Amino acid sequence: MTDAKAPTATADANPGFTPRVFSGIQPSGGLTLGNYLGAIKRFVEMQGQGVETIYCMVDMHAITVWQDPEALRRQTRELAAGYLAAGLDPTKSILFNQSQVSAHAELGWIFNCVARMGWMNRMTQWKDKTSGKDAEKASLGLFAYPSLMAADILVYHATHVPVGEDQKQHVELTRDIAAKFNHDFKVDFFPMTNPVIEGAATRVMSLRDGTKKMSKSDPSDAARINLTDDADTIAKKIKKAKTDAEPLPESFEALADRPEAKNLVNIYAALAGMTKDAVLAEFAGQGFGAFKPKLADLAVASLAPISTEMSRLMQDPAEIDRILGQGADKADAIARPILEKTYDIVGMIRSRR
Ligand code: AQP
Repeated sequence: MTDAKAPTATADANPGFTPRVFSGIQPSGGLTLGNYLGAIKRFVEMQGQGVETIYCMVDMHAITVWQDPEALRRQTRELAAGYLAAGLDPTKSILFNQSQVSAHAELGWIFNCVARMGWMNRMTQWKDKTSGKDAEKASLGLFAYPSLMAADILVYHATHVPVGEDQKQHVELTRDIAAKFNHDFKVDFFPMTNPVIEGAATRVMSLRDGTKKMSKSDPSDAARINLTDDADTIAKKIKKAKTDAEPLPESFEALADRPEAKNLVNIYAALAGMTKDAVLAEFAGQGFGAFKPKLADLAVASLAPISTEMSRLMQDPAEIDRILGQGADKADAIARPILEKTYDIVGMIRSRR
């Protein structure tokens, strides 16, 4: 009993546009199990299905909050190594970092003039990241983040964006920006991009609090599994993960009010490629004393080869930079004509073209 089919990109929603997949991850820290299951694993599953796949390290998004320059360089290479180690093949997918393709920033500015302040104000990620703090002190870039994200997607006319649950609202805003641009300039130029939110773990939760997303910027390292954690650390974090005293039930619905238990079952299902009910059929009636060691073994077996390969790739940063440079050239070749056409639609003179 394997889990749902690999994420797919179909032509249905955008007749007239070639199906194209785009997604990105911020190099804002080490990669987590959430990034792997919610994003990278699915990116890899989508490549080689006959649809162009473009994957990015969104370094310009990362600097919307302070990043130490040396750390940003290291994190960008580490993220690239993570993508490659997890199976992303640069001959099948385009892999690059955002700042090397200036079309993202250029279209982002145009979209800043299309999107409305009220739309940005309603973004839950903006509210979450500034809640309890003084929003006045947040960077202007953090506020405009979804507008740049819309540019990331639409500068390739991407029709499908595999993301975790948390990014759904930003993809919906991308559609709003595309629709307003098309309407304002009386064109049918940008597609209505679809979020692709499929798979067992589109929202992996913190190991310390089952109601909070597992996040690379969580102050507690015990809350997440990093792709670079060694076997011992992974096993310890799972052993210490918050749970309850009840045994596992027979059906997933019965876990509705047990967020931590639900999260661990989700993670197991996603790593094993099983349905959640199949996991429960195997473990029903057993407590976490029995379940956690099995989950730890599975997590170690799944992540250790990725972590080992990441370390190997990180030995040769020049090779990583070469792959990113080649990817940036390929990305630029798609983005530049779309951007030039956008400038033309907006009414800008491009005499140096
Ligand atoms: N916990 C998660 N479960 C499922 N998917 C997740 N993603 C992130 N966390 C989870 C997915 O990973 C992709 C890249 O995310 P990102 O790095 O661009 O930004 P993020 O969503 O803000 O991720 P983090 O780890 O929480 O980063 P920080 O801490 O820097 O804000 C997206 O597709 C996201 O859905």
